[in-house]
Amino acid sequence: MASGELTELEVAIEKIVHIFFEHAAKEGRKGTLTAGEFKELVALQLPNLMKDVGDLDEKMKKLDVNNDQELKFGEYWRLVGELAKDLKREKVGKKK
Ligand SMILES: [Ca+2]
Repeated sequence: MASGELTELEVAIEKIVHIFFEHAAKEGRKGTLTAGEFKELVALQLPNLMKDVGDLDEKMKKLDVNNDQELKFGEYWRLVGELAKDLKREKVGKKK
């Protein structure tokens, strides 16, 4: 990790990565999220941004592009990207 004080954006990126691995390490393989780990991560870390998602099993199926019943970091990153786009849409109104 680079020395010196991290910027706000750098801290935010580091947190996104840290939170993934913190939850991924709880059960099964250490580098991927099981359905249980995914649900806990959403409950603890994304209760507001994902409150309208509905069925988390369905959501997980959509994110699990290689269909191995676990979420790899890249698949989680897609979710973060989707949520970021939703936030951006709210900020700029209806325009995409
Ligand atoms: Ca795991």
